[in-house]
Amino acid sequence: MHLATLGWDDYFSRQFESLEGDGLVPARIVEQHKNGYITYGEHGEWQAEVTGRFLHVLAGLVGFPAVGDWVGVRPLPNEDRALIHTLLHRRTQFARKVAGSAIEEQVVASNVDVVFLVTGLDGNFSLRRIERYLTEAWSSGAQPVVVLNKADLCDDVAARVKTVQSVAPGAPVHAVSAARNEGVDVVRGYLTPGRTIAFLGSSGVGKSTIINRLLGEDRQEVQAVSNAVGKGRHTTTSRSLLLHPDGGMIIDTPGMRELQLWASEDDVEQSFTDIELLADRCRFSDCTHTTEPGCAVVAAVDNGSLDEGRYRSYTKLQKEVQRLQRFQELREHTRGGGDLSRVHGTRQILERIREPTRGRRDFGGVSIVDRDER
Ligand SMILES: Nc1nc2c(ncn2[C@@H]2O[C@H](COP(=O)(O)OP(=O)(O)OP(=O)(O)O)[C@@H](O)[C@H]2O)c(=O)[nH]1
Ligand SMILES: [Mg+2]
Ligand SMILES: [Zn+2]
Repeated sequence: MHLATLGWDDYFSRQFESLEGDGLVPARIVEQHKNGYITYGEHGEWQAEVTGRFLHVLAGLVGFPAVGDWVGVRPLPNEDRALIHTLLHRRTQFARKVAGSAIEEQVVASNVDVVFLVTGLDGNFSLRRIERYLTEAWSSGAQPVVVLNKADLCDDVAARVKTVQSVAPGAPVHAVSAARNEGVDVVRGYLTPGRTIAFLGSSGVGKSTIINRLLGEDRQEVQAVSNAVGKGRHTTTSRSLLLHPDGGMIIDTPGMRELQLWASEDDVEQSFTDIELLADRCRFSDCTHTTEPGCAVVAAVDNGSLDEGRYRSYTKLQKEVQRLQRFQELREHTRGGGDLSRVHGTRQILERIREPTRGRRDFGGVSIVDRDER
């Protein structure tokens, strides 16, 4: 298999130049399990795991290879196994804060070119969730595309598309029905040789069904949404990267129960450019758009030109990323041996900050395989 088929290009080969001398070969992570990985390389498939040394120098969960990553491996002689020695810099990474209260970044999929945020046009539909996913997607560096699946269950698809477009500046919005195989060609249009697309969204929205349509075969298991889904059953249980026979790669992921942001204020701004545009007209340049006089954002909510739900969503996501940023700054501060006793309001925060544990596969209860995937 040609590496280019797997998405290998100058960005990665430049990083690899210094590693070739060590007898390492490049491979791409196509599956991640509790105890290891499956990788593809020029010479085929390997079961792979990270070396003890890799674990030792690891700085946090984010440093673990994720599906989509390029790694340097050393194949074991006469076996279909290999050891992962190094992780190449990611071009893009879709991350989130791990579920629960720990402050750790977890990579869901990496080196993705286009990230499809899938929502069902049924009871699952939520504009607020779409805004949240879009913020994380802008943070990833990949191009976000919103997919409204199950169009067959919706009476006014055009109206829904229009509403979603109003909360998704910069991201194309497509309505499809994977069940009826309608609209899927538009999604297929994004899949070109060497490119990687990924599907993200809650459980049961039809990610795997769409992927099966793209592949033209029932590769991924699909299951009716049942009441059990709410209790944590997921049909797709691990992330995997699939090669399309005509070129291009597709990453399927298990539905996410919660997407806690790992993003910055800039990412929220990119996802709310309409509000940022209004904010240019606020009286104060550091306006928080809450209680200040002369706030153009609040004025727009009052006169009905800005939807209040969207405004609330904006302030909520801003607060979330600001808190995250504060956590990160405090962690840096403690690393530097700084005294935190005088920093206001740090007690509870400190209890939740954990130095990423080195040399361990679990990070104080946070496993490299997240809850959704067990
Ligand atoms: N009515 C309708 N049902 C669909 C459509 N696409 C998928 N479904 C159904 O939705 C259910 C869930 O589909 P999956 O593809 O398993 O959903 P998923 O997003 O992969 O779910 P997880 O793997 O749990 O994250 C299945 O019963 C599908 O048949 C659609 O376009 N219309
Ligand atoms: Mg699935
Ligand atoms: Zn303002």
